[in-house]
Amino acid sequence: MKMVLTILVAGGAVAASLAPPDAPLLAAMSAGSPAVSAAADDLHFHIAACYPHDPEAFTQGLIYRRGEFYESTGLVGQSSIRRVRIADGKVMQSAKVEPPHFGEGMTDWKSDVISITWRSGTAFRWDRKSLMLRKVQRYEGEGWGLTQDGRTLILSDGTDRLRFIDPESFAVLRTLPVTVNGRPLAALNELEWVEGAIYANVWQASQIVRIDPQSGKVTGILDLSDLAAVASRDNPDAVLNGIAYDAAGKRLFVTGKTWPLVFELRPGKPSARTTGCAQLPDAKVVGRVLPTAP
Ligand SMILES: [Ca+2]
Repeated sequence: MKMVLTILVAGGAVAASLAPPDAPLLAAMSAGSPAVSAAADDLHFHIAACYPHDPEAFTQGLIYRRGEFYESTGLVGQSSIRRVRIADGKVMQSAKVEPPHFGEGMTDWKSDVISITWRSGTAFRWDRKSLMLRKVQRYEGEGWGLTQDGRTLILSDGTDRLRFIDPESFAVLRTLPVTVNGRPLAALNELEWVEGAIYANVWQASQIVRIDPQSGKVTGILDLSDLAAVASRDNPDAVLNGIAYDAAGKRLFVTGKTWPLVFELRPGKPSARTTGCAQLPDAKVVGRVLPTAP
């Protein structure tokens, strides 16, 4: 399947076929690709705004709560949990995740923020208001991404399997294999629960996949190659990673590791001026969600 991104420039539409930059996802998609049908293309986003993002933040987890971001960062010695003002990216409050831990994804649960670690099997529960550490919990294997669906935590570990976890006991309630066009899709990373679906970053891919939480099938692929090309600045580690959703405002926020920007995406085609996006002069970018095989 060819990835297609529609770029609207000064009112005119230009469809551009992109060279495949992302081995894991595109390899998984290479067989059995259906024809792309405009009618089946059920989701569009456009860039509504860009906001500054700490270019030192090795983003591993991002959520939106009550007008602010909570973000987790990685790397041993640089891992943190932080509360971030959206407008200017200012870190309002932070807590260190001490070595030897390598911070990974995070989400909130009731009055807590829960963060996970890459290889130490350790989850930290922080009080959301004070960011004081409340509790340490254990889980098996690696931790990459974390979100919650209102009932359970959902954890990725770099494989094609998502684990649904009891938020209190951390017991694994079920495991969901994720497939795209019938093939396992590994390297699932940062997660976000969006309108009844799981959105996932795929490590080293510039596309976000939308996963059916019951079947595990990828039901759409949001191609953000254009944003990644602007924001990664030729740094191979600066991959798209970080999805937050404002359910009330229907705003999707995306960023990446050490990206200088957070992008606010809204559904539909652009209608108003994009603000704060000097790096994308005169361009409004629409990521198309491409349909996959049923
Ligand atoms: Ca998230």
